[in-house]
Amino acid sequence: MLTLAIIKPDAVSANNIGKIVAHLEGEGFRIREAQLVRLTKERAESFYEVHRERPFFQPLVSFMTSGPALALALERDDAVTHLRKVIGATDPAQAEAGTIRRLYAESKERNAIHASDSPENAAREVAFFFPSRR
Ligand code: FUP
Repeated sequence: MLTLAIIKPDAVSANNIGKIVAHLEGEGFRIREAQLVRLTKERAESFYEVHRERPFFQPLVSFMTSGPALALALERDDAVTHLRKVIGATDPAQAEAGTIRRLYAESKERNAIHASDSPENAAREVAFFFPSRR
């Protein structure tokens, strides 16, 4: 099973790609696709469509377009659930010790990594970045 991760612009800018990818590999994920992307406003708005009415939507789009991000299609048993566990809570202050967000996120808004939250969203999000994986 595949799921999507995005190493966000804060973590790319802080030179944390290597440590985060090593952490993911250490958790048994295999990298099936990887692409450094610079999202446009339109692409970021489309990716986060479900959050369009939220107050944090425009700041989120602005952050996600602020620099390069690394999109990853990751494979593992129980990939969606396990990746959500490994990244930790949205707000790093609430995330468990040892999770990627606790280790590397700056704040709830600049939180180092995205992970798909359901198998349906994983399929949509993997295809969003890697259409050949449909
Ligand atoms: P998550 O699935 O943990 O990434 O969290 P959400 O889907 O709830 O939110 C998506 C992204 O919106 C978060 F990663 C960061 C941003 N966000 C904020 O900036 N402020 C908030 O209060 C909630 C989310």
